[in-house]
Amino acid sequence: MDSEQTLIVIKPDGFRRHLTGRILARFEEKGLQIKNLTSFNFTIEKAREFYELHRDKAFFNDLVKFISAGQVVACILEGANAIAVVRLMIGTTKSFEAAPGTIRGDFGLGITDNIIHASDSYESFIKESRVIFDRT
Ligand code: 3AN
Repeated sequence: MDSEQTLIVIKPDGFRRHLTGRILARFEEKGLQIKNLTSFNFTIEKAREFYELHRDKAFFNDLVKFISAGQVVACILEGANAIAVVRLMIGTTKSFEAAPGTIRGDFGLGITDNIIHASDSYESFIKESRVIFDRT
């Protein structure tokens, strides 16, 4: 499998709890390369764009409010099968159900506040990277 890229965002809860270093270390230890590391605050507008796929969901407004309520850290991770590998490493959406050994499984209990986002497909990676890095 050729090298692939994916995007992660450490959400405001992960950032506020000083988990950034530990989370990034896991990806480095796994053999993934960190690229385009950045830290910023989502505007409401950017957050709506980022989560556009969920705009019809009942939790959309809460999600937008949550992700834009504080500083985040985002980066691209590169390596073999990066998209699937990183999804495995973050664990399932509901942190209280996420397996021990995963980031959500080890560090939290929340659903909206589930510490980290990772692209779930190549298409999502392209779209989300455009929003975050203002790529056109
Ligand atoms: P994941 O982040 O595991 O890919 P998605 O893409 O289904 O999950 O959902 C995007 C984000 O929306 C999640 N990270 C979580 O913060 C939030 N979310 C998903 N499902 C719910 C829900 N039932 N209630 C509240 N927030 C949710």
